[in-house]
Amino acid sequence: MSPAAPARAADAATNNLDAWWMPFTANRQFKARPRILVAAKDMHYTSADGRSILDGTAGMWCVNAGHCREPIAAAIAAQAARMDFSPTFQMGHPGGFELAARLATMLPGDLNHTFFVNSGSEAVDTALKIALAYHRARGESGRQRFIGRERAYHGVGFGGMAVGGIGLNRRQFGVGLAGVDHLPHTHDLARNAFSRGQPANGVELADILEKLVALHDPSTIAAVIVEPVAGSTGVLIPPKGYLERLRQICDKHGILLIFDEVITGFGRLGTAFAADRFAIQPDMMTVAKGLTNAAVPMGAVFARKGIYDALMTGPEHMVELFHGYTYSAHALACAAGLATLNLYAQEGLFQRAADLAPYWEDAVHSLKGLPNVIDIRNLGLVAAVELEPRAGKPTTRAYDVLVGCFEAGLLVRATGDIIALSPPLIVSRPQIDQIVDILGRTIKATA
Ligand code: PXG
Repeated sequence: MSPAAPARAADAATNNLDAWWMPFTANRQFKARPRILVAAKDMHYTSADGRSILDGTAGMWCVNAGHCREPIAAAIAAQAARMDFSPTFQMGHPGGFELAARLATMLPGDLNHTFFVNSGSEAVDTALKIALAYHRARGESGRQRFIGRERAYHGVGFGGMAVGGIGLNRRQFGVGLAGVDHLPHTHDLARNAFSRGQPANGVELADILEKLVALHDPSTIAAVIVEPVAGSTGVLIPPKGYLERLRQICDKHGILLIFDEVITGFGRLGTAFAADRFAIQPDMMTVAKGLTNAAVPMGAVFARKGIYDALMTGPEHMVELFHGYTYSAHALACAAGLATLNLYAQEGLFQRAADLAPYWEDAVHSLKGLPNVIDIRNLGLVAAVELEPRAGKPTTRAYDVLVGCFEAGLLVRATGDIIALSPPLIVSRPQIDQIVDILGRTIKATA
């Protein structure tokens, strides 16, 4: 590198797309034909060329109350003016306590202690560390293995990458965490294509956990982590009875069950959490995204009372968990989180999602029969349309549909050859019709 950059015109230095190394993006492809968003309100983005884009994905599964909601923006602004930052190691501030206490009232069972982080990835790595520390505190320090699942996405930290089940997310990054095994994924088009809600077939896939337990010995296994509904890899909905069976097997062997609810949390399935929807009590839960309506980055781990209590031992002057981030419980994020939870409650948005779900289901399943559509699936206010991959060119068909939808004024997500849909929970019926109409026309127009 040259020691000092020569003086350049400001425009030349800043008015280009080159310097930002964009995440999970084909940088060269994108920069050749960029899609730039410059504003957002409620259900719509505005693109740089001034078009209104209907948000079919709540940003990236996170803006559950819709964009730029005034109470959230006002709460952030007020907090920024009152106290921008407060240390949270050996210091506290009201927002952190208030948000954690508020969450405890919403969470199922005794899942009532919150450890704040800044993203879903940090939440997952934190939950895995808490699992290890918990077993160690109870004298079971041999429990160090984790069981994840194929096609799982648990973020991009070394822990989340290890328990995740996406080859492409792992292969550039070495050997990763040792002692991790994976359950098979539950996606089974041969038996379950075009299911509405939870598919009928596949509960027996949970029994493979018994085999992994026998292989590794239960005394070596700390936790099983699953997304109740896998989001990123294309909306994989758990077969009937599957999550219940995982819970039973974990209980039988003293293994913690962690639900990664980064996507399913905060109303996506028509209940506060997937744990409520499926009536299953996980031992820990990881969340992010909808916690603050994505207005300020924040994630969290929720732990059951027994986990917290097991670590509140030893000399009282000692730190119980040697873990945390500068921005854990950031004051702006706490303000955004409290305003977001108020908005969810005032507008009844989780119930609204439940009420809209049958309409949503009928609307998305109306795309059955369109060219290349090999599956449609849905639960709550989430759905996926799976397309037949082009021979020798996997992922290109869904990508073309994404681009086509964007040009027609609709934001969707493409993952593999799957189009994923997860609109903000404020979506109206006419907007659902519009999502399905634009997507259907685009699929028809995409060879
Ligand atoms: N767990 C789950 C279940 C997730 O979905 C993470 C952890 C990681 O969260 P952070 O905040 O570190 O990104 C996620 C993130 C998509 C998409 O379109 C999904 C995610 C992120 C970006 C895009 O599928 N999920």
